[in-house]
Amino acid sequence: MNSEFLQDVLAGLRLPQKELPPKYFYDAQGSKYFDQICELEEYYPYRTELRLLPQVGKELQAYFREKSITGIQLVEFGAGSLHKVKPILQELTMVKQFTAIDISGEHLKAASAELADIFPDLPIKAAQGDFTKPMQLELSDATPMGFFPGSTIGNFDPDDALDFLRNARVTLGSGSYMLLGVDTKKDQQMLEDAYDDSSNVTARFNKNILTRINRELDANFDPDQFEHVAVYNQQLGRIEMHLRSRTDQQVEIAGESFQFEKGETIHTENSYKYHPAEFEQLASSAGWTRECLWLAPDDIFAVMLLSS
Ligand code: AVJ
Repeated sequence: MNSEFLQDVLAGLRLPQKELPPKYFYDAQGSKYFDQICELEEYYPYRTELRLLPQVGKELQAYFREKSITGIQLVEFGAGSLHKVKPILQELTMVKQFTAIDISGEHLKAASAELADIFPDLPIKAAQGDFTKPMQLELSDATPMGFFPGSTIGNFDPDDALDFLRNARVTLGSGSYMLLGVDTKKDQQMLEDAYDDSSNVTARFNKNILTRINRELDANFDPDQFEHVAVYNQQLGRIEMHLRSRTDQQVEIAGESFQFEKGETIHTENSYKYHPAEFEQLASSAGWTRECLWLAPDDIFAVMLLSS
């Protein structure tokens, strides 16, 4: 049995406000649901960022040429399906090497193989590890540029986002760059619709974590007895996802009992939203300077280039 998963689940559910870490959404089924989320009309972040990236790649090529930089070593943090790096590699032809860092090895291997078919001359490395910590990478003499798309940084509390940005600076070294996708603060309805879609795909994604706990940790959740909730917390600038108990109930996990009152929730995810200036402030506290900013129409998504 996966004991780190078990310990995280037990610790989270013993808290007065029960919670589960969002990284456990992504088993095989959860990853499929996430791909479906990315196809939803309501879920604007995925396609909005993807549409920005060809222009970002073009302008990066000009930007680095201007700085007499001739080679880039691209390092993607938490690389999943590697869809986002393709438009960058297409345009930023000075990339000499691509390294993808991810915890789960298997998915990454398949994705790297697919990327190798499209870019046969590009050396591709898959590094397995926890990208939230400083890491030892094999750095070449090309200029390192980190890549963290999708507003995945929004899953971190601001303190953890700061740590991540500091650690990434250590991992990439001095003279490095970082290209980040950040979802912006916007109309509350648009935000909530993106996380509570009319086809209930996000609801299935959220409840799947209970199914996974049942299967992997010997538990007896009835996912139908929980309701998907997504609300924008204006005060904290974040979308919160919860699973709300429909009744008073008790659940057994690896021999331990957990009580749920009707209406009580398990907090499963935060997705922080930043005004571009707010994010620049955070990045600068971590030692990064904002060099470029690309905004999608109506400022609904931002891509930023930082330098260390
Ligand atoms: C993968 C963390 C960027 O926060 O928008 C999508 C995850 N959760 N719908 C996000 C997610 C519900 C997504 N990130």
